[in-house]
Amino acid sequence: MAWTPARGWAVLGPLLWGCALALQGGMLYPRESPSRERKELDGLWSFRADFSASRSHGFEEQWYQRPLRESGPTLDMPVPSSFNDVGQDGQLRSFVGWVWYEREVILPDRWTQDLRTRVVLRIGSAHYYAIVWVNGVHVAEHEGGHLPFEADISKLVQTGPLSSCRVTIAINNTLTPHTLPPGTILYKTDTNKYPKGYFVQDINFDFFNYAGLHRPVLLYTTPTAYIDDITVTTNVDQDTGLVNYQIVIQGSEHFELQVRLLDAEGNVVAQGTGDQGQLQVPAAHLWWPYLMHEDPAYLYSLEVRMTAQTAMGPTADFYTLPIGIRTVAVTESQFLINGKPFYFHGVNKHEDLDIRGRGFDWALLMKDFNLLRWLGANSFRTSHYPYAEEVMQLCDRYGIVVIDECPGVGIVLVESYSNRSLQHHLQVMEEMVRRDKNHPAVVMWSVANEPTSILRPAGSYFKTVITHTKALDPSRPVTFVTNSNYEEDLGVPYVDVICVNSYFSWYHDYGHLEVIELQLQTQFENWHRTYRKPIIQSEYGAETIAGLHQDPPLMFSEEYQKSLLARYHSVLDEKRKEYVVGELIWNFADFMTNQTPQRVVGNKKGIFTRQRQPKSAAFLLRERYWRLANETRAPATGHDVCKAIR
Ligand code: BDP
Repeated sequence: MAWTPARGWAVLGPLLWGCALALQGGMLYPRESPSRERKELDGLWSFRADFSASRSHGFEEQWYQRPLRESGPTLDMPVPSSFNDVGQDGQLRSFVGWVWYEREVILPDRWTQDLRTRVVLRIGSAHYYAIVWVNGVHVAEHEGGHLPFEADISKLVQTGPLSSCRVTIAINNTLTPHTLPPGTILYKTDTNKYPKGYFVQDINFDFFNYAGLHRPVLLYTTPTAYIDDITVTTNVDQDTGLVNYQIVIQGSEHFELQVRLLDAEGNVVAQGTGDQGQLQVPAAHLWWPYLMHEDPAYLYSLEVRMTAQTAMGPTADFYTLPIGIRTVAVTESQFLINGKPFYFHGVNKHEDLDIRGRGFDWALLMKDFNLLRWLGANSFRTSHYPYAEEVMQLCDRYGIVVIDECPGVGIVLVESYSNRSLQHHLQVMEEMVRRDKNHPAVVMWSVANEPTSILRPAGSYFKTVITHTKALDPSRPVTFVTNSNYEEDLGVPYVDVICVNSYFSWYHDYGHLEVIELQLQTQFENWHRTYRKPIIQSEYGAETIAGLHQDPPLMFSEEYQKSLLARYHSVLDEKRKEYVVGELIWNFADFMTNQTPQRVVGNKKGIFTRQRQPKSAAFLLRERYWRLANETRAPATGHDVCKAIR
């Protein structure tokens, strides 16, 4: 039988589908410490797309068994990066199926000769399905393009021992009704119109399905008995910070743990022992969002020291986790951080830039955070998938509040509400919570964006996903993002906060800016009357071609974007006095989408261009956000926070 992407999935899908939930391993971010080293594998990898009609030549010829250059021509491919926009080949840009990455790695002797060392290969993200071999030996397999996975390769590299090894990663970007996000492969069988075997990937979401090794790939070491996971939750009792910790150790049953909490100056402020406990921090510095306090984003360091007995003698492991002490709570009409009302004035983003596509980039990371702070934004939503861990770390450090969204976007087919899809959705939530649970910046989980939750199975589907997420992390509220078009939404009864997207005077009533206020008021009143929950305007915006001017405002001009925003703002200003707790513009920057007649080389609803230059609306929003910051900050000191920080 010929292999096609869809049939390939039929083969691969069941490998993960139906696995018992409860993940193996803690997935702590690999940090250096006296007991841990890391080696980044970023740079140029060898690459080949399997263009065979069946897309299965790589498996038939076992490309993983020998260096990739021996089985055919290879390209140099940067990692991290999407493969799509690096070259000049249009076929590679839109390729669907398996691509192969390979890299030789030199291994330090102490990693391979000291059997008390554990060597781990970690892949930050591989979109979408990945199979990993080291020296031709299968070591890992992972479904889902936005979360990390690992393989313990100690035995492999310590047998020999090896001085180098070959890492091969095959990645398939095919989306099916059961992936997250879902998609469908459409076979075009009319031979009058399409060549034999022709198929396209169909998707129901509005961003380009970039693929490849999008985030850092690295090797790191731990001792064989090691700190596998740390879970921290915090609370506040008057001015005492309460830090609850739970630690999981692997590799030994005979261990001792010492825990110290250090303030930002390095002073020890609390200590504990054992694998769980509560540290009390008198006169704690709380973690406050940017612009809500004159000393925002205060981080402590939780130092964990483990000593253990192993068959090979005593060993020690050290891990330091940055933590913030803060609380999050929700009432019928408020979102509270540290007991004070918090108003989200922020953005929706994408991981997206010219050439590298969705590839992680330090310069882009800094540019985006500099722009967020310039704008006076205090928050963003990770539309429509979890972002790189390095992004989350910077949110902690800068006080940018995050609504952490999973890749549940474009869920429109009945098949995507099947038990098989549900199991995968639950698995993704577990992986996401496991990765991001210790970030003080993350204040809410979002389980999906605009699913067609008027479909009958959606109610029980989302009830299960939301309940499961709350059980995984009772310390944070859960939302999913609905659309004002849906008069009824079977998922909304289960969320803690209603996030609603609307595109008045854009996708309806084209050009009629004058209807926005009435329609927006009606939207807010209906949702709040029915559900009595706080509401975030989680998307609104207009397609805008930078440099296109029309006054009076016409659609696609910079003036239209500004006028549309201003009309939304007048209603938001009224409703934020009642139960609206936030506004997130769609979108921070222009981004790439599939080609359609509605998109001019991508979605242009950014207030910045794709290259991060401001459109006029960015200045309008900046004025507003700084004003909102001064009006809505915690009335802690009476001090003008914005003047102090700007
Ligand atoms: C919203 C979607 C978002 C789109 C946006 C748009 O949530 O992903 O990019 O519409 O059409 O409904 O610009």
